[in-house]
Amino acid sequence: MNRRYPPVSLIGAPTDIGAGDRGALLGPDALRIAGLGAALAARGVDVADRGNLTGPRNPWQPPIDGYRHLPEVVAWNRAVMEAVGAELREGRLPILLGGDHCLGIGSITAVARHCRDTGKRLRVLWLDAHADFNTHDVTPSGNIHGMPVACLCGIGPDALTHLGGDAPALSPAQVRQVGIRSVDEGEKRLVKEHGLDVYDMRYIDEVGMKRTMEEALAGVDADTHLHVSFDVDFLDPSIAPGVGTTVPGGPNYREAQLVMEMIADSGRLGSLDIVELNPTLDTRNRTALLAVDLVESLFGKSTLMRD
Ligand code: EXY
Ligand code: MN
Ligand code: MN
Ligand code: MN
Repeated sequence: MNRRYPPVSLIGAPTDIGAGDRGALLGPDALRIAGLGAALAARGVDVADRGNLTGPRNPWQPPIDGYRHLPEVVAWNRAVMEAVGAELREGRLPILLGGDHCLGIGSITAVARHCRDTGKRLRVLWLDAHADFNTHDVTPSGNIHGMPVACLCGIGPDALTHLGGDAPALSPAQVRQVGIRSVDEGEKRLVKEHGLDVYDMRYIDEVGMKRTMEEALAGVDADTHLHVSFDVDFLDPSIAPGVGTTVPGGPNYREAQLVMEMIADSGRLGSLDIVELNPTLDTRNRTALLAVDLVESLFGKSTLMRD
């Protein structure tokens, strides 16, 4: 048994309801087929697969008032919030298998509530090519997977900002975004206005991933619950093609490993989302296999003998 990690629960949310491409609904099974559960078990982690949540099908409609599929997005996020909350209450570490990134609203709303109930400080590491800080009046697409950070910070439709009752679930000061390289014009203004802490690729190029992660993890201590929201489009598309919203110029394999290893070293990982994986755009499930490899590092597997 791995004493460094609480027991883990895998929660599948097979939907692409907030995305601009179909296919992320196959993410949970792609991760299972890539061996996620077995890889964690091999690290000595006690892992239970809770199976897949259910929710509305994707009606594939155009946006209404700047939102695509808002009622369906709310339904999926409510299911995610309840499932993630239940695992946290049992002292388990939930891993949400998305599904697209709109599901981060439900997942992190549950985590934020758990932290309020237990008196823990919350730090959210948002690993992504995108800031996901759009609103209905600046979004270029209406796709809600481009809006979860704004919704969590209280900017968005009531049904999503108040998913857990109180709003906002998060303050921007609790969030660190790493890997960002695609932010829309109106979104940029909002990110600045709300003072989001963004470590974009330019910054990572200049100071390196080690210092970036030291800064992103600064202040994380024994009283901190660390939530990692891992959008696989964070990774450079040359190593992770299985995602609908690839953006060139992302972290390479070693940089991504270092990110996960440094998070593991913090010892404070409390919950995780793995989102946006789209195996229909992939070859031989390569991106899911890479995600599993990275999750192993997140759970303490090191290339050197540091255990
Ligand atoms: N910023 C673009 C939009 O809002 O449509 C693209 C968002 C992609 C979001 C991906 C999953 O992180
Ligand atoms: Mn906890
Ligand atoms: Mn995202
Ligand atoms: Mn993204």
